[in-house]
Amino acid sequence: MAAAIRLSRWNTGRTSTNPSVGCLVVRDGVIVGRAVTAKGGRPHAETQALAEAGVLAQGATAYVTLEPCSHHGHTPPCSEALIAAGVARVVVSVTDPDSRVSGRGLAMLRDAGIDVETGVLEKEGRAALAGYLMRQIKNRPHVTLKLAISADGMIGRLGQGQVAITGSIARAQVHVLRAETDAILVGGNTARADDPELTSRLPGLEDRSPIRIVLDPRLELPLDGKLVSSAKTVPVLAVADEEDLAAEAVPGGFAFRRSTLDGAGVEVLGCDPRNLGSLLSALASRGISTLMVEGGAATARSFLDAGLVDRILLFRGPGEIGGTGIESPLTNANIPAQYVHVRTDRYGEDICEEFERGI
Ligand code: AOF
Ligand code: ZN
Repeated sequence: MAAAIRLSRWNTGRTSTNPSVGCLVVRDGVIVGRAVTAKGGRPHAETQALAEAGVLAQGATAYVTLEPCSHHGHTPPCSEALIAAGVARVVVSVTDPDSRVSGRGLAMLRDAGIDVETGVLEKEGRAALAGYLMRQIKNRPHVTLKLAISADGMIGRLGQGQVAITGSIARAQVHVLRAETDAILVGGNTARADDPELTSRLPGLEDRSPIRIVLDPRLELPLDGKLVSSAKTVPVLAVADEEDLAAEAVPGGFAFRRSTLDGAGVEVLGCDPRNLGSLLSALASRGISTLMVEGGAATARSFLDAGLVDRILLFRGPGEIGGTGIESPLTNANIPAQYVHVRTDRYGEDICEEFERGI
């Protein structure tokens, strides 16, 4: 199951709104079929792994990270395919909360005389499926707050755009995180001060950039900035105040800025940027299952205050910023009690501490 979960991560961020599921078909201790949900969400993992196994699937064990589906959706049910292939045993990590499945897949397999075990490595399985589960159960994306802080607890320097806090290895890891997430969000101040691009730029991961979202109540995103300039290649969503959006067209005013941004390929979403709960459900309706919040301080604080952060990644660099620094809303010392420390990773001189709370 651990191998199936690792395999499932291959397409994390590429299968929305479907989860990225891993499946291994094992016969006499040998893996005879392996697959992950295809890019775009279909075909599902099981049918591909069974196709690879062919006749060797007879009497084999299938390890699947999510309960095999039981519904006729875009594809026929995977449970039927497992039964038809003559699999003897199915081992599942997480049951599927999708109301079309939720236990029916397991029941179909058991009714056909297949030995079924569930809940195997469930904690790890749920972590790999966190975005899918959150969207299904709470109708919002799973939210990761990522902050890079200096040794003296600062996230940047006032009036100075981007400041290097972590080194190149940690920054490469951030690009991996971006590739895995459906969307990335920053506040309007950060978009203006830092002029970030927010894409995934590691070799081999360039086609896996997330949708970029900016909280931009007054539509003040600079037209010559990196976000707007690249909006026709990687989508940008500007979240503007709904009331202002409805206001009448004034030359040079809000409606004008909206149409200029439209022309540059930036989509404007009318939604109160201060009501983060309603914003997140709007994003979930668009199929966004995972969201990474990359700052700045005020945006991070508002997500924390609204109780909308599921996972915290605190990258810490060795240098100090000093008196002109912008204080981080979070340091190791004030992580709220509901988050548990799950791991520490080292990236060169930098450290990343991960904290999470249960779904
Ligand atoms: C599986 N194996 O690899 C995945 C599953 O729209 P459809 O027909 O593709 O169905 C989407 C649902 O299928 C999704 O909500 C979830 O319940 C399940 N995803 N199931 O057996 C897979 N990706
Ligand atoms: Zn399926």
